[in-house]
This record gives sequence, C-alpha cells and structure tokens, in this order.
Amino acid sequence: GPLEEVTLPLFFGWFLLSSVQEKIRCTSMDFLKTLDTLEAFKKHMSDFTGKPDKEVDLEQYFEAKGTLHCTTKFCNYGKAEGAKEYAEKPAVKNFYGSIFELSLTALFVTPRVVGARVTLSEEQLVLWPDDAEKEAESAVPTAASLPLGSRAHITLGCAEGVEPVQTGLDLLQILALQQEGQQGELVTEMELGSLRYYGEGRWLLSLREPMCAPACFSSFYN
Ligand code: 2AM
Repeated sequence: GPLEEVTLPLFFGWFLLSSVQEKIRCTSMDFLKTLDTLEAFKKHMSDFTGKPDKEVDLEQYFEAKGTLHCTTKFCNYGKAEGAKEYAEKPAVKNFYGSIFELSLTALFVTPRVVGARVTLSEEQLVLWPDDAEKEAESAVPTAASLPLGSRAHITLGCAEGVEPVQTGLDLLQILALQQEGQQGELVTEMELGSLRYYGEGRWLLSLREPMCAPACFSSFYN
C-alpha cells in the first residue's frame, strides 16, 4: 500500500486553544512593554544591545513563532533519539487528542527568547520524556539534577536568528541558578507578580496567579 510506514511527527506537545493564545500573547506583550520602561531594565540594556547607551524596543525585538504550544517530545520525524519509543508509550496513545489545563507560573525574558514556564501536574508528567532535562546537559551542565518537567515551557518569541529550542535551555539555566541558591535580585513587585534579575540579561516574573491554559495533546507535522 502507499502507507508502508507511519511517519513520526516533528514533535508532540500540548497546543493551546485559540481563545487562550490571544490572552497569553497580550499578557506577554504587556509584560515586555512594562519591562522596557523600568529603570532597572534600562540599567542592564546592554545585555540586549551589546552597546551601553543603545535603546531596545522589546516588543519589536522578539518575533512570534506560530501556534503557542508546550513541546513534550521533539521527534524530528523519527530522527531524534527516543522518538519511536516515546510515540509508542501507552500514555501518549491514550491521551492523544485530549484536552489538558496547563498552568503557566512564570514569564521569562533573555537576550535570546521570551517564554512562559509551565508547571506540569502529576498527570501531565506522565507525558513528559524521562530524558528531556538530561538532553540539555551540554548547554546546562546541572540540568539532569533538576526535577522532571523543569524544562516545560511555551516559546512566546525569539530574537532574530534564534531557534525556539533555546527557550527551554534558557529556562533551565535560570532554574539551575535557583537550585544553586541564587535567588536573583528582587527588582520590583508588579501587578502580575515579582520580577527578579539573574544577571546576563535574564529576567523572571513569577506570576502571583498562575494562568490556566486549556491545551490539546497532539503532534505537529510540517
Ligand atoms: P520550543 O518547544 O522551545 O518552542 C519545532 O521546532 C518545535 O520543537 C519548537 O517548538 C521547538 O522549541 C521544539 N524543538 C526544536 N528542537 C528541539 C530539541 N532539540 N529539543 C526539544 N525541543 C525542540
């Protein structure tokens, strides 16, 4: 027959329903707008521009990348390690097409990306690959010692020339600093929550009220 082999997707993940996508994009834009006006941010602007006195417009700096989603397993059409094993997991088959409520607990900005941290529930962790954090070891040496699901995030935008895979790595880097006992510099209490600076252009806003985002567990082919 024509379909001798089932092709694996580019990736599996939770795809946010369109109603909530707009809300999150707005919240993220508002956050960037506010961050841009803070004296504390201006003080560290060269993290983004590479030059001391150059201004940056954060709303223009990042480019949105397609439908908002939280990747569980990047399969690269079967070329990625463990792709087939993941696709064959009973939980992946059973929950395929199901709606989940993701909890967004923080927003973060670096000179490379802007993203939202997703805190996964016990049930959602069943769909999380065991080695997702470990795979980031070359970029974040202590990543494997972070709790399962630490890498879970939604990429909201990337700086020019930056690939979205960077968002999870930058999140892990901040969480690794926290694990080492660096709590960051508390910059300000914003309406959305507390903003901390972790150096080298890394900003994390812990949300006072997590944002709830309904999302469909599915896969993406291009
Ligand atoms: P993201 O999950 O951080 O947005 C297609 O490229 C999707 O798969 C993107 O959403 C991207 O990043 C994610 N992705 C790309 N390469 C990856 C990798 N090596 N590991 C994990 N996720 C990856």
